[in-house]
Amino acid sequence: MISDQSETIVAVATPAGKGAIAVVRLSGPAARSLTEGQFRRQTQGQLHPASPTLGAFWGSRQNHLDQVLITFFQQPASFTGEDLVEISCHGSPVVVRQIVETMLEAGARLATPGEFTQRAFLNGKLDLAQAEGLRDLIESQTAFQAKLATEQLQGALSLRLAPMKEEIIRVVCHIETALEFVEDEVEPQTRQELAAALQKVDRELQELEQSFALGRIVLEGATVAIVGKPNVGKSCVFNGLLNQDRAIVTDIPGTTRDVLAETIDLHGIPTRLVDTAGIRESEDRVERLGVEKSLQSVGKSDASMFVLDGSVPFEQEDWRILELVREQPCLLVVNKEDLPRRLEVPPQVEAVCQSTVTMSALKRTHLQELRAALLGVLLPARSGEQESAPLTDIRHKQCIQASRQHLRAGIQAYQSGLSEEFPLYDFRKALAALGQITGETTVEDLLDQIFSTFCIGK
Ligand SMILES: Nc1nc2c(ncn2[C@@H]2O[C@H](COP(=O)(O)OP(=O)(O)O)[C@@H](O)[C@H]2O)c(=O)[nH]1
Ligand SMILES: [Mg+2]
Repeated sequence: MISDQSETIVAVATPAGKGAIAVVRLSGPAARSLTEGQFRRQTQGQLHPASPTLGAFWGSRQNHLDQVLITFFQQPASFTGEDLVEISCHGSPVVVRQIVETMLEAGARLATPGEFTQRAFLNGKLDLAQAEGLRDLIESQTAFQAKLATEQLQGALSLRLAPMKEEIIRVVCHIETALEFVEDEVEPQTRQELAAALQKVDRELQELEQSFALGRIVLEGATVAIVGKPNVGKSCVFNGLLNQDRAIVTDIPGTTRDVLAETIDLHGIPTRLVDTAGIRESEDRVERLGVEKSLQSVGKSDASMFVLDGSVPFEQEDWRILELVREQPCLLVVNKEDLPRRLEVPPQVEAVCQSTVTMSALKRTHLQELRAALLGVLLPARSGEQESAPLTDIRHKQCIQASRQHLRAGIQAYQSGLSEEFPLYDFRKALAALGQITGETTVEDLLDQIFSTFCIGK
């Protein structure tokens, strides 16, 4: 629902529970008058914009509720773009509730989730992508997630899209002008130039679309399966990365029969490590079930670590495992470097794996290299600074996909010499799809969907 901005909304802006202070927020045309009605300031004078005022907050039965600090932000210089009041009170859930109830009795309405931010969007304080960045920032759990969300909040994605939109607009204007003056056909050379310009936009959009793989991993974390024959040291590698003895390590092949999983913080990326049962043909029923589960967990992971024992030659079973990890990003771990080397890594293996780390899981050597290499396998695109604003939202990805579809259909129609109306239709659609990311072209349903994912008070 689009927020009715003639109403004044109220909500608690700080988390539930006890705290030193809590903040109740009001926004809307009556925010100031409703607050002043309940407030007896300590010093004389009115509420001054952006200058905190200390005083007493009175309940609706003229009872003193708390000593509070009130900050008034006059429209349009506020988060929502409306008159906005922040009441900082003592962080007692009872006091907080009474202040909110007093405001409701005085005529405010309880805010719906994300309604403050929705008003900020409606008043042009931030665009839709920025609003989503704000939500992601609040939800972020690692420093890296927070960094990306902050960049989006500051408009990184919107900025990156702006030149592409301008380019489409330029082409659309060009063709439209030509349409108006029928005699002035667009010259073949210009036609080519326009088509090439849009192809360039399509490539840039493709890059952005591909950055979603990185964005998704940053946001949701990654799952990495540790695979290999029995006894190569998978559980040791797992324990080493966790920095604790989580999995049982023995020299009896087939010790790990179930799948163990723990999450580590890999340079800001929540990474779920899955220690699997060694993969081999087995007569033992329990072990066979374990192998079955291992195979499944490889299929469900974002990447795998293929562990080899450096002290034994490459074997038939290793070939089988190579087939298993072929389809996804893979890090080769040559373990047991403390023992004499008898392994020769076949070139086919090196071709499948993105990088190789030689280490001793038992002696815990080269663990730093292992972490760095794993990160490199998970985030191959993170080399250039250019990738600083990857897509993190599936909604944005879908908009970009839709835009590219229209763009390419339009280019094709344009190049095949169809009447200009056809490509124009597609180019406008392509533009509208990009506009949905920042919210220039929005529908009410979309706003509902997005802002309902915010918490109340935001
Ligand atoms: N010498 C040496 N032994 C290791 C190393 N890593 C693991 N091991 C030993 O190899 C055996 C199997 O280890 P484990 O982690 O259980 O292998 P998994 O079956 O692949 O999980 C154990 O006896 C470990 O102590 C290593 O780097 N060097
Ligand atoms: Mg094991």
